[in-house]
Amino acid sequence: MARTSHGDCESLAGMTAVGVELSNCCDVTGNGSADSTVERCAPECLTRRMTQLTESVRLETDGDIALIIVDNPPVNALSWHVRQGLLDGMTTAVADGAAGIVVICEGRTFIAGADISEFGGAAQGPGLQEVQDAMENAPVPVIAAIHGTALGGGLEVALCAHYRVSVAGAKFGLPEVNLGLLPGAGGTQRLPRLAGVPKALEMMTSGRHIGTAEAQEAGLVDEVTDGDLRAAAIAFARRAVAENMPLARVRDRDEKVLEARGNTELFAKFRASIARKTRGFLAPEYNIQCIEAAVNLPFDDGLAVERRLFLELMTGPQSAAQRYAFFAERAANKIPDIAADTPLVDVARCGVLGAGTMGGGIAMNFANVGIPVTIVERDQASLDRGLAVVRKNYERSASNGSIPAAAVEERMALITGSTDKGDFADCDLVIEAVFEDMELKKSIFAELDQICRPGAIMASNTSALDVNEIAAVTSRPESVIGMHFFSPANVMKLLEVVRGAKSSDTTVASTMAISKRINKIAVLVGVCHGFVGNRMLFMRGAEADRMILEGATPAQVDRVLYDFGFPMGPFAMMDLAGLDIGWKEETSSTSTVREVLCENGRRGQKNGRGYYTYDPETRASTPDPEVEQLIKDFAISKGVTQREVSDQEVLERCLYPMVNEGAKILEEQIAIRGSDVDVVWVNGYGWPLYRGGPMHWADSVGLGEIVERIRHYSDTLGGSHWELSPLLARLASENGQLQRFSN
Ligand code: 3H9
Repeated sequence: MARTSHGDCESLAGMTAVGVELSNCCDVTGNGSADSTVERCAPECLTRRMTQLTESVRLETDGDIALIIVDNPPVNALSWHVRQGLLDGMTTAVADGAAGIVVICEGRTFIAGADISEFGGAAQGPGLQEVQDAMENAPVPVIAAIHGTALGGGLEVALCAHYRVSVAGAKFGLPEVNLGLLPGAGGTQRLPRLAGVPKALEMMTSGRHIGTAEAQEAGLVDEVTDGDLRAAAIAFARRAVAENMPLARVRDRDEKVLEARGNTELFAKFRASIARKTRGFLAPEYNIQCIEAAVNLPFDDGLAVERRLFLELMTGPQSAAQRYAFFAERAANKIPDIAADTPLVDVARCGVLGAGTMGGGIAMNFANVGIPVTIVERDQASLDRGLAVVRKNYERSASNGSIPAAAVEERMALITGSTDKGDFADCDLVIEAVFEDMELKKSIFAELDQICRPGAIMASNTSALDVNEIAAVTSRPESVIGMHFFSPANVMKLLEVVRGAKSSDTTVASTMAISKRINKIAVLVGVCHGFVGNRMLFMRGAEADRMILEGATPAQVDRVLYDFGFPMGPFAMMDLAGLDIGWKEETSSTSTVREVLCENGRRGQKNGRGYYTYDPETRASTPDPEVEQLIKDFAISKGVTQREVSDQEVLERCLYPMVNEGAKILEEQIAIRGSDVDVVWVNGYGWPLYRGGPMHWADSVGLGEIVERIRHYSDTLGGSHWELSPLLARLASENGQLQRFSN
């Protein structure tokens, strides 16, 4: 516990801490319990008194202002001892006669929300509402002093202060929806009262964090300071006392919710506007229902609706999956066998080889965070085309408001085009983004080996090829690694970082670090064909192809997966990508349905005809009887008898081979943890977040059930992808879980 620092005394009349007797000692005493860890001060030194209330909250005084200080790293989450400390702090400060109270945090942020790791465990300490009641009903002004992020329960606490002061760079949000939840501590009732219904709808269903200017405009913040937050909050509290400012309770403000009463169209329109994006998720709709309650019911009745819906979400499978995904994403960044103090390559300039869709998108990631990029193409025309696409992307972002207009030129200025690979000489990281052709990649890496400075990282954006084989052509395989970006590379969050057999710790750690810096969710994977994501996708694709021969239609397979929560099924996806990728008319041998379609002039969305037929104007897809006939004829030619395939069979045969392959990937140590596999699928392949990922989902179905069905399909259908993973069999027999498996 820290010692008191005694400032100039300005005695605070009547202030004694609960359970504390002040003595003439200026030393620290206490046995560690909440009530007795007490700083004993000389009575003449009451000005800067400090009382440690719980392990994470202390009370200080500055003259007649009490400061309740939360210090619960890393993000000051509302763990039970924080709630206890806040409550004790309020009680003590009021009992001691403080004229005003400031709630402030140490460390990098204001309270960032409830402690998610406590969810589902036994309740401990006071509830948040008790804390909030103590703040809102305090007889003296309570000021929340905000820096960093005031999120979720953190913002809900701040909304129970009478006033809010923040630093200029603070962020505010109710991101519970991203955890499959709604704000469960009055936020659904208070935010619309303060910020208005449209703003609350948007913030709560998107989970978006807003900056100070927007927060101030929305009425969330009363004062913004560029100076010292603590001093500003104390000054505000003193002013509130001196000017007898009202003890403003957000719950009492009805004008903004009354404005929306009876406006059913507002809600109907809003629901329609987010329908596509939130399909399958429960939480956005429940958030909206709470705001409707805020509009139509008295505050306490609205709170009761909030409580009921919060509990329903909290105990349901969607929130469990989304909370799991939150921690899985953070775990993926931890590499157990690499020391935290591993020296890192400082990436001050990045090189990208190839200005196609992929290369351009990759370059944008770096320019977006202020890192200069050298982008090299083989000829000026291709380079100009690539750079024009990058510029167009930025202009589109500026025109829809997602980046400031000035950012277009700023970011373009960071991108230097060249047709000379020699310009990579001053780059700290060079990413190759050319065609998936091993010989081409090998020749490029041999060349890069001659150009790149010693210690520079040389990365391949291959989506499936052997990184070791690529590394072997260089004199420094320790500097070679895979960085598998997903298309569009400037949008998709996932990055598979592929560790070669010889990639050094520095190369791996630096690549993970730079991935985070460019705002990607990186997952470290090992070398195998297709790594984690594509390898599992191949299994799903193989079985989907097989089922359409047996009698399922492409539309049925796609619908089953769409209903499961994927944005689209495998056949719609192939149409989108183009059926003729890698297909050549002269070598086509009518050996797959895909080849048959290409041979019949069906190239996918690009020519309006693929597995589906596409409306030239709306691009809407319709199943095509011609395709079904082509498939039937092909099945006959292969001796396959068609039959009716049930939706359940489609689902099992698409997803169980993926689960099986995921287990094999873990067995072979291609992925570090089961949860890493889930991070890949949720962030790179559209696996519905509310189902956690294939490993989490398999655990929820039951590994025993899945093993039994895999054995069944292995017996009836055969095929190497139905060979049961020994790890899966073992976990099923031991009641284990794939999502918790770790190498
Ligand atoms: C809620 O509030 C419900 C209420 O409405 C109702 C109550 C009744 N709890 O992300 P980072 C950990 S729901 C526990 O890498 P950054 C995280 O796991 C909550 N732990 O840092 C990681 O641990 P580790 C609503 C948490 O700087 C470490 O902190 N709030 C929590 O990139 C660093 O995290 C939210 O949803 C938590 N709430 O980003 C906010 N938050 O180092 C969730 C973080 O062991 N949090 N941790 O891996 C965030 O969005 C980001 O963490 C934040 C910092 C922006 C705060």
